[in-house]
Amino acid sequence: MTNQGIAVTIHTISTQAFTDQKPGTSGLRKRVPVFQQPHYLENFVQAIFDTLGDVSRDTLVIGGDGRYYNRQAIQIIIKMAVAKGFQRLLIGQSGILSTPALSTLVRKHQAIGGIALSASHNPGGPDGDFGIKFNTANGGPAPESVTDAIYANTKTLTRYQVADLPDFNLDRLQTSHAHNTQVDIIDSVADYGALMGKIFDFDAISSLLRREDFGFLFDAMHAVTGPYARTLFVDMLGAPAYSIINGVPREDFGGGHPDPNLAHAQELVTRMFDPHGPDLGAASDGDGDRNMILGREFFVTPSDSLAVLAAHATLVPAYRDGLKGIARSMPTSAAADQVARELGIPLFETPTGWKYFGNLLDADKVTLCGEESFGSGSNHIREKDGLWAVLFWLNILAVKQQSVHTIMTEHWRRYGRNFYTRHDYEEVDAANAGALMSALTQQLPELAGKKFGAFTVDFADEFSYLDPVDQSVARNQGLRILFTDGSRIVLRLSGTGTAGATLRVYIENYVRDPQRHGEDTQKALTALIGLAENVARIRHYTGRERPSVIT
Ligand code: G16
Repeated sequence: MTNQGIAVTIHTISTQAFTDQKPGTSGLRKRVPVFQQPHYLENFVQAIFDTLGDVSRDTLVIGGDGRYYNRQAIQIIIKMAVAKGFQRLLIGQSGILSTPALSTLVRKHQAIGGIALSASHNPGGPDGDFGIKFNTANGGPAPESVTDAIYANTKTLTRYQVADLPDFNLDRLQTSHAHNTQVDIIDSVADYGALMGKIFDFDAISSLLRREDFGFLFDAMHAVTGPYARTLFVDMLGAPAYSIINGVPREDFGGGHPDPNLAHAQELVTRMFDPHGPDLGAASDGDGDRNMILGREFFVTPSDSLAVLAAHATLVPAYRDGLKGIARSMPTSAAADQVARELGIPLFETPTGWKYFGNLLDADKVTLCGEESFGSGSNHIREKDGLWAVLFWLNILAVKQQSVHTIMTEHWRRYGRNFYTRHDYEEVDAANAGALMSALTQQLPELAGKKFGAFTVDFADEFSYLDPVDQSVARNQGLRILFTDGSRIVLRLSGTGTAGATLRVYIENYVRDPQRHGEDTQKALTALIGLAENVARIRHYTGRERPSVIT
């Protein structure tokens, strides 16, 4: 379609503000029918565009994880972006871009930003979830100052603008023009694949993946990483095609929950916990930014994974000269802190949300970042990156020629083990969850010095973060109870759910003694789990006997 030179009508549509468009931990996430209400998506997109000013010399990247409503949303956004007057739009073929690929494209093409359509690990389909997130020019999720401005706009919006155009063919790679905008439908994988090739030792990884005695299994969970994994692992690195399972993206993720954890990646977990299972197993989520790593009969917690990547970073060509620093979210275990200490590099503790890493990465204060919520990444982009983490592990295994189990146990022997678990109480009544948090907040000042069995509270507080780069402050970022032996209990409410409230309880205990490193995690943490229940009265407030998900 070429409409350049032809007058395209720009319609101004009257609308009314919605009151529920406050972005959460990672953009606006709601049930699909909420997004399908007349004007709902359009209002939010206009609220984003209204923060941008003149964009006539700017590029915008658009793509999503392929979930239900992705295509319809992209057509709407293209027409609104043409009305806004962007110089150029870069759109992933068939509307597909993993979140890391979107970040890669924003940076490579020096775009003003990108719009990512995804509700990440939340289920999809007509009754599932949908989401929209704006990434700024550094390729990362918009910082709070920008999401606050977007939210403020949503509250006062009275009109939006849309170009009167037919739908675009998203499936054919092509360049077209509409009004003053060049619209490029581009390969969703190529630039991202090339970037991975620059970071890792592809020769070493390829030799490993081609070995007959090495088994690799990647679960794409019928989500966005299927085509990326095929290009990278099979086409570029020579892994057998059967190494990828659930590799065809589906609008409803095959009815599954595209959350790479022990509860939801069931086929992968079953095969990896077979005594003759593959050597390395991994999964990624709906939009490709999360990862889960498994060895044969072995689960690597995301917090431990970050620590292992940091400890072995110099084995990877891109990090050969060492790390500037490491950042982790507050609820993530302190396993990476031990490594940072030994390397003599700074460790930053940020609130939950990848957006908090952006300033640290831009200021070159850190090289690696990670979160307990199955996310890790580096300064190569400004999002967490699932396949990058898998390639990192493959690179380590290729060089060290050891099993995941051996690498992990040697790591614990050297640094000690941070036993760690997260208990989620999903979709609990929001008012009750709020009451639990307020009651605990009130108790915090009295907890310091109190003894609970073998544990003495060192201090307890509501976590807030002073960004060392722009001095901005984020408050109310979770309640923490720290004990004198370094153990911790953290409670916070999730900012990514779409129904009720999800209470997350994070529990950690540091153990130096190697004799205890083989213990079962839940058993090793029994006393602290009971203590969390006593102090926060979780059963009382949630009405639940046990968590719905344990990771
Ligand atoms: C998002 C954020 C992460 C955060 C995770 C869980 O990930 O980018 O930083 O850790 O949500 O957040 P919450 O505990 O508030 O639910 P994703 O993969 O969902 O975009």
